[in-house]
Amino acid sequence: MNSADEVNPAPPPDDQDRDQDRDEPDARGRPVGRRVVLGTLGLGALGVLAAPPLQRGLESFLAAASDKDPTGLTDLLPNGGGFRYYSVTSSVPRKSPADYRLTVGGLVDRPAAYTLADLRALPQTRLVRDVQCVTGWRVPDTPFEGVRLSALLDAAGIRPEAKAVRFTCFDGAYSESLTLGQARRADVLVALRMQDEEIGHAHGGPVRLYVAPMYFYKSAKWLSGITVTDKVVPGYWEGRGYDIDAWVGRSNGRDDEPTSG
Ligand SMILES: Nc1nc2c(c(=O)[nH]1)N[C@H]1C(S)=C(S)[C@@H](COP(=O)(O)O)O[C@H]1N2
Ligand SMILES: [Mo]
Repeated sequence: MNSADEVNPAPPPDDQDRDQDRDEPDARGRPVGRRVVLGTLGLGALGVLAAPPLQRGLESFLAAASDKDPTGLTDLLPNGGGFRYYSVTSSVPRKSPADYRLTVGGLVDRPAAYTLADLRALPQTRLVRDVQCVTGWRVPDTPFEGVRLSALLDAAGIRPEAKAVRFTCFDGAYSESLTLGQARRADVLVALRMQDEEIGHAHGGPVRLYVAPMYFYKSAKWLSGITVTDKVVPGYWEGRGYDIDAWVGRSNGRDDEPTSG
């Protein structure tokens, strides 16, 4: 049922008897057994663990635990500041500042491979917007900081036949896409910081995409590749029924307040 799916929080009570008929980035259709196993974990104690001073420790625990937990039991654990931990793979390799690379290629004149230090040396943009997941949760006023995607595209030299950008991730599974016009927006970042800290492993560090005006599934974690293409290649969730143009409030049948003009 949910083998390769995201690690999610416990389903709402009315969800436990629903069947999952397609993969999707939410908690619907959990096996009933999940609920029973969860009961034995003792959620009261986890609430204490989640107290703000311990939040950073909890996040690293979460990341480590979920790396070792293909059953997805860690989806019961609360995550930092209203965010929920998502990964479509049961484990994700860690990249140190020394071995991280971001490649830019495809329909460009000057392919490139950036180290973390290279990215840090470029002009940084900080944006503070709400984050909205397509499953309903929203986190207000979250700072993201990094290099404008448009700057990396300009540096690479986009060829005339180019129409879109594809993003790949070092989890080996996730992908995303934007049209060239969307990719060039000033509120789309290759983010190095989130919540005014370096992006931790659980949130897709050291580098994730941040597409401020779109549902959070566009913000690919563990970003490793940017490929300029001649057409939009639907991303991981988009191949599973979610909208390719994922504007907050104007897609996926939802009417959330927009997150970025
Ligand atoms: N590589 C990768 N990126 C991803 C995902 C994922 O599973 N893998 N999930 C997406 C979804 S649906 C959401 S809501 C956000 C969650 O980010 P967070 O784990 O930092 O809260 O990441 C997005 N980017
Ligand atoms: Mo999401």
